[in-house]
Amino acid sequence: MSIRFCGLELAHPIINGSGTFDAIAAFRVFGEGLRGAFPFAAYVSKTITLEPRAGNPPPRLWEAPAGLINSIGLPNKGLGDYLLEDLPLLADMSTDPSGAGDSQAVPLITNVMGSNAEEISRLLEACDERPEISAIELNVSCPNVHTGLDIGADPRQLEQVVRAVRGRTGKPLIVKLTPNTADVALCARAAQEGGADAVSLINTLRAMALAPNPLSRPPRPWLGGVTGGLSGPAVRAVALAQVAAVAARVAIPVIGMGGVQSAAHARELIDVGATLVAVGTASFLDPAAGARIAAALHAGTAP
Ligand code: RRO
Repeated sequence: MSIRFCGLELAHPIINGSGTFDAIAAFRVFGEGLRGAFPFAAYVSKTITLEPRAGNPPPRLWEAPAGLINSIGLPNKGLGDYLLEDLPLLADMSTDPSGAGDSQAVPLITNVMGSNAEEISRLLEACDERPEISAIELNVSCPNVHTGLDIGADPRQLEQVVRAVRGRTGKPLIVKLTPNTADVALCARAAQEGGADAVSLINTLRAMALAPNPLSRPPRPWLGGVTGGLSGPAVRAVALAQVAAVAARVAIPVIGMGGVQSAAHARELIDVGATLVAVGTASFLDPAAGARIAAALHAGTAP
């Protein structure tokens, strides 16, 4: 089942969606043994910014029909402490999907976000120096400080930014696309033209939840960040359509994600052109979802 992706050798096509699986917390809960039996073929970190961020005030999570709205607001320890404290813990993970002692390395993909090319360049340069990092995923869902529009929602701006930062690292550069745009395939194309080695999608769909008290007038946005991002089964059909549209328009590999809960769902994304599939919200229900889906995909059984 092993698969090549941007020059990396992965044990199988199932990875995690950024921010949906905290590997360091998982080692604490499930023990260090998890390091040698990791549920994903590559590990994508939560988004890292140059400076530490506290994130949004609670509530940060809201259960929606068949989905989850999050308004986490990018809490992270910042680049310096990530490199110092987290990187050593995230290196040297391996997976043994068949259980036959055939273990394979789990490459680390570090996800970064900056609000302009200068910030992103500094993030890429710092990651480039670290051999523990196999690839970089660039989250372009960040609003441009001048226009207020997400960098990744505007194909022209996206291409400019990717082109400006591309040379700062020799590692594979994956651009994580936002679904909150008029034409995601145009944005994928722009990322490719700018020099991306792969694209990943979908990030969460912009969504809102109102305070649950129906008597509150006027109704108040419930989530701390006012709007949040919807994920889970509710977005799966949107993800399938967007991954299919993107895969038809780019020559670079596509990582598909959005509401995947079973091997059948993963197979659908692969059928429309994804090379890898990421599992996100399903890991909150079952931290072993990635391993279960990879095994079922391999066996050709559902789920
Ligand atoms: O941290 C978040 O609130 C967040 C991010 Br950076 C993202 O890319 N997608 C998402 O749903 N939440």
